[in-house]
Amino acid sequence: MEYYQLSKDNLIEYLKDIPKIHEILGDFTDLDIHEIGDGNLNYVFSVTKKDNPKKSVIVKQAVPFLRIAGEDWPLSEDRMRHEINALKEEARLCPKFVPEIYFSSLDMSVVIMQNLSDYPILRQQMIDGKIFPKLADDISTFLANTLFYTSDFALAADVKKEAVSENINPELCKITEDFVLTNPYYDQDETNIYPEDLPQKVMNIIQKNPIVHAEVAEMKYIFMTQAEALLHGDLHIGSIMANSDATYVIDPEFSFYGPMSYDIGALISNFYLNYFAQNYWQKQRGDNDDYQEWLLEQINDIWQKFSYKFEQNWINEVKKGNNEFYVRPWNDPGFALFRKRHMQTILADTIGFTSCKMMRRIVGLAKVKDITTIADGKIRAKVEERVLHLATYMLTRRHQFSDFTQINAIAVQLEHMDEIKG
Ligand code: SR1
Ligand code: MG
Repeated sequence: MEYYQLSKDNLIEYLKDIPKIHEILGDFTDLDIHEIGDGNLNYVFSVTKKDNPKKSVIVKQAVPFLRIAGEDWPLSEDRMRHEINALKEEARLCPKFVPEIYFSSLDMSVVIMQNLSDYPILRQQMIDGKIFPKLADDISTFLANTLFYTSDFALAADVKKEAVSENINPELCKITEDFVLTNPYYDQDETNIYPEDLPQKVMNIIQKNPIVHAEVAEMKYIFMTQAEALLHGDLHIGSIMANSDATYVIDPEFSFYGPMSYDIGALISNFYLNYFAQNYWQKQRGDNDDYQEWLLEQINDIWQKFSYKFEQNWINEVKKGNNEFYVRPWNDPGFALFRKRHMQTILADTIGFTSCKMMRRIVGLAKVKDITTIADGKIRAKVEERVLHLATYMLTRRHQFSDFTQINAIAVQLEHMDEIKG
């Protein structure tokens, strides 16, 4: 079938030819169709039977341009191939955490999947101050399993190399290389969008600071060269759907073989961004709750739980005795030492990527609504300034920490400072 762009008007005609969708929706009468995607790249529709909300599917299509930048910015639909591959691989490694795929088509760059309408996108729920008791446990399992079992520590060397080559995703990697790891730190870049009330002297802490530039260059080099594991590639809180019972991870179109720390950092950065915006949202709600404390606890928990589960996976794999990467016994002291060193490197790089993902959301093209929907420009600018200070603090010391406790303490200090000295 030749590619064409789906819309509310032609969607039913397209779905009618797919037997699996017949099974789920029954006949094609009395359907509610909504365009629900507020993403930066694609179009997403929900199709639901009016008299039975359980009969429902999500249709996602990649279009041949970068939606946030407009139709003049070409981007091939090949990203859908990566999304489908990654969803399948994630479903193999942790089926509890990914939507079921009903149908996919590379010709049309379409995936049709389970409608997770009982599990709203995390971002708005976190802006609203909702607590998720299972989130840290679920997401750390997702990270520990997807990152460990696609790495050289679990796969035979030839299988791993084959997997790297099948998952080369240059176009979407280039988006990250540019929009996360280059443009925000360069004051002449035309894609940057500068917050109106944020003074230039504050932007200078990331745009005129050679130490920051050197550290960001180091993170960019790690991103471009370390083909460690199959990443989700864009694990922010708009890529997670959850309620208090369960957690799902969606949208892995940026997936490729890259540094494990990039996924963990992407996630943690969103907790700090929400943390600094939360004071405003708490006042809007008239709450005086402990949500900010909960956010910082989650950061520590995600890291601790991830590193524990990752190491357990590793020990179990070596215990099986057929591990190609580590051939000595699992209780060999060299193994413990190597693990310790390796986890320390993942932590330092996670902190580096957490920082870059915070800075890009302030100065770069794609922002987060936790901050952009703060109606008072002066309050928003204060939040943005705090984000940039914490980000540069952690980036420039990223090898010095043994967990996130000290960084969290600095976040609390910044939050309680009226005037921040540069
Ligand atoms: C600049 S393209 C917009 C951003 O949207 C995606 O979610 C990625 O984070 C990408 O960088
Ligand atoms: Mg996305």
